[in-house]
Amino acid sequence: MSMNRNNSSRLFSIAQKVMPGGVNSPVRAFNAVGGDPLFIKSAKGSRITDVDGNEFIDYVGSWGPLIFGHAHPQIVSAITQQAQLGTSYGASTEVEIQLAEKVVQAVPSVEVVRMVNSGTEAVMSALRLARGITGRDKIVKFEGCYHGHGDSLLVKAGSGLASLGIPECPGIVSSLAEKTLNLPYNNVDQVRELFEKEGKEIAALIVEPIGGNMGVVPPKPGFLAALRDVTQNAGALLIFDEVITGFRVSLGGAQKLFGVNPDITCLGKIIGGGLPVGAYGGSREVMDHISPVGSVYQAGTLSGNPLAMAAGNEMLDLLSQEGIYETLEQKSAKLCEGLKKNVDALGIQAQFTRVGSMFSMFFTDQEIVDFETVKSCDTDLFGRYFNGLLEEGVYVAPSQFEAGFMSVVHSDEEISLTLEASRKALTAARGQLVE
Ligand code: KE4
Repeated sequence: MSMNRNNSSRLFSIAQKVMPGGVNSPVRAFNAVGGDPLFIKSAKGSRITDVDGNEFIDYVGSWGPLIFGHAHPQIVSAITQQAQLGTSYGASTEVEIQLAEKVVQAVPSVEVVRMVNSGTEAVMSALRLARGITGRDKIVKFEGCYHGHGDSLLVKAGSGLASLGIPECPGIVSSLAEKTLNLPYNNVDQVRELFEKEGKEIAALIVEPIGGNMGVVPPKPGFLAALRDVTQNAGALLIFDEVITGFRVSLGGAQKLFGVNPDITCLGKIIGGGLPVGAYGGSREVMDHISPVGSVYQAGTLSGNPLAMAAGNEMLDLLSQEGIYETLEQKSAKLCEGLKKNVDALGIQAQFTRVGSMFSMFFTDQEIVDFETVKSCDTDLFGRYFNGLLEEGVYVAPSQFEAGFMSVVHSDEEISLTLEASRKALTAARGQLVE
């Protein structure tokens, strides 16, 4: 008997009257998996509850920020206490210094950091900074990587564009789009070839050091080091978009994990503790080009917002505790090894990728190395699997082209429940396959 989703459907029809597609972000609309989207009423720890009272074990975690689960008492208390002192002053505060110090301390390449309000804003600002420093126009990105919805980046991007099959977004000035050069992820030869030809015109290369927006696509050994080498030689800046990986795969992010330091790092998600935050940082030499020290302008009414800073400070204190990343590794390994046993037992073709507590299962027999191989996935099977999981009380990202996230607060029992739910959902989804 399928679960009751009447209130979600009722709210969705109302929402569609007043919001585009009834949502404030496209991927939430469930277009890639079918059915009306769930409307969430509350969440606690590893669980979310929808407006029909259905409860789910959650592996989306608000798309990455909630590494300590929903409504963590210490984060809620930090926000509540700060709110009683006021929500925003549009002036400097001590809490923003405290978060900046934590970021500078943790992230190897960052000496100076500017807070903004989203990952998109962080990336937009980083690109402007790189173009301002170098006086060059071109940027290089990788197909399937998503860096927010800034105009220069919505060219062959991942995440919602991939889920909705939008290769090129209308509304972007063609003279700007032409300055964005796309390459296949993990392909060092094509990077070297492009920089041989056009390196002198390239302001920056931006990369998700671990692809997270075409599903999880890890960097091949040597890929990131090669990007560092090529950009250095060409006088271009290397930008790591660590909006997902920052504080996710280690306290120092992917740059710490892989030992490659970019010129600019973009952050978001986790450092906001569930509130709207983005940040970009680098060496003092790079960051002093930013206004008011330098002439590259960037500003924001709510940048460094005290509530978000308070939440971020609490989150980074929690993450700095001994053994947190080992715990995330154990929980994630247990889940992904169990999922692999399920597909093997059912004879379903699937590939698994994982770096720490970000992971994906791809319904394809091709080794996952870039966007092309990801596109070979059976997204219909994924849609049936997604909906089967919902029926079994498990909520994963409503798209094959998104990452799964483990939190510190998912219990071993919940991971076992998830594995049983996945076995049932796979069996049902495959059954339809056989038909
Ligand atoms: P926001 O502007 O959404 O805060 O961040 C943009 C962004 C930048 N860089 C990376 C690597 C990102 O993953 C994101 C945003 N991630 C998506 C999910 N993959 C946000 C979810 C959504 O668009 O609704």
